[in-house]
Amino acid sequence: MIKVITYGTYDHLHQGHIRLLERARSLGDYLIVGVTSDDFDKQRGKINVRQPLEERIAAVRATGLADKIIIEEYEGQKIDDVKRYGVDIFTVGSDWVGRFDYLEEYCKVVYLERTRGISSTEIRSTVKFRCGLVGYTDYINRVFTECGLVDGLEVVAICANDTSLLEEDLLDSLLITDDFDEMLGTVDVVYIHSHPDCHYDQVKRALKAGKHVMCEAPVAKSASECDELFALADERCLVLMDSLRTAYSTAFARMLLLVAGGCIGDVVSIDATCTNLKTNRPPYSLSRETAWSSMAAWAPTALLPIFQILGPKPKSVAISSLCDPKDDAFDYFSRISLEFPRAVASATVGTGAKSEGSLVVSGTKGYVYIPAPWWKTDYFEIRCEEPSNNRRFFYQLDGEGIRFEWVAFLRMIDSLGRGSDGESALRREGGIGREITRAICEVIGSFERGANVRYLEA
Ligand code: C2G
Repeated sequence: MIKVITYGTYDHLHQGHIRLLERARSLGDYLIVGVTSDDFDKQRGKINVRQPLEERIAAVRATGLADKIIIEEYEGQKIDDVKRYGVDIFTVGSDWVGRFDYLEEYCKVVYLERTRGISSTEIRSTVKFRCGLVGYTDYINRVFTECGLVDGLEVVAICANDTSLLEEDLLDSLLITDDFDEMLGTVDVVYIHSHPDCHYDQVKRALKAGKHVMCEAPVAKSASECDELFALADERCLVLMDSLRTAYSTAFARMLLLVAGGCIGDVVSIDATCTNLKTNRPPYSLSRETAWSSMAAWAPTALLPIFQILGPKPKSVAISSLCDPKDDAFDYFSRISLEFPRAVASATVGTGAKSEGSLVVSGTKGYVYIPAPWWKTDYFEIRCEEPSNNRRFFYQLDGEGIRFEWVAFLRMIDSLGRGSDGESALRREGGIGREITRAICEVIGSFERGANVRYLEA
């Protein structure tokens, strides 16, 4: 029996894939098909895969061409598989010619002519969402670059009151306007990274205009406003996604799973610190009006792991703030202390002071340590009493996670289009749960209302 093996992502399985599988099968008597895992595709730079692994496997199985289906999960696995399954022939499309010659040491290598005129990328790009970016900071430049890597997305407009921080190539190629409604009229989806004071109103207007929205946290300034916006999104079958790129870092997501699985025992304390002096000064902010206070700029990020690990319902929240004497809603350094039934937590945030931006999750068997800047990490450690038991984890993170949150956003829109509801689309894409978004809005709102806030003498 001649065993043949081939591999692929098979996103939106099409005629090119099927022809490849048919010819692969005709090379022998038994065909093994390796389907790439979501993680492995991310690692090898295929960030735009829309279908989850189980759907892609089902599509390959439905062709009836594979005698066995395996999952390709790591670099180098092909050698393991060829040896493990006693494969006689490895084959793949001619777009890979030469790339797998090293396998000739283990089996015959055959490159089959790739079918012209069809690809998953083209299929993904048939639906192009026109996107409007709302914001004035240099972060918008990074978002624009990342959007360019995402299939099915085209940035067509920027809405900003001041464009002096935006790069030339944006200004030359897009509609630039300070009229939010004019921008809405030209797009299908909106990304809001304006001053947090504007988020609630802009999200509401965008949803009422029938646009899917991704908004930088905090989405709103109270739990009730947050509920209202999610209800509006559900009513109109639109996605409203809380945008904190940290949630789309694989390292961060895996850390949460390990903690939830008890790797450090019961969590007794979480300490998250986020500071960044530039947030408060040019080029990030142009004036007091455009500067983001510490709570607005960093509290959502610092609170994310706390609420995701300890739950969104703290028993108490107390905020100590060093504020600008002229404006007590503008804190330049704050500490949020939270108590939960069996744990404490602190979120230390500052746009007017600098500290070590680490995250420490303390448990009864050990602790998690993520070094600065933990909020865009590709690395974390689990540290134990016995150092020889320490473990280190690395997961590549390209583009700080921004491109992955956009892919998740488009996948959520796909899910809604296929009849899913907003909440389950969010859960499936590993997005930030609505109850977490709500809890973050409540803390920010209570700060701005002066509830549970102690203003230290500046
Ligand atoms: N293919 C083809 N014609 C097309 C598109 C794809 O023959 N129009 C072939 C590819 O050459 C590949 C297989 O179909 O052999 C699966 O293609 P993809 O799903 O794009 O996967 P790819 O990233 O090419 O996977 O390690 C090898 C890679 O995993 C191959």
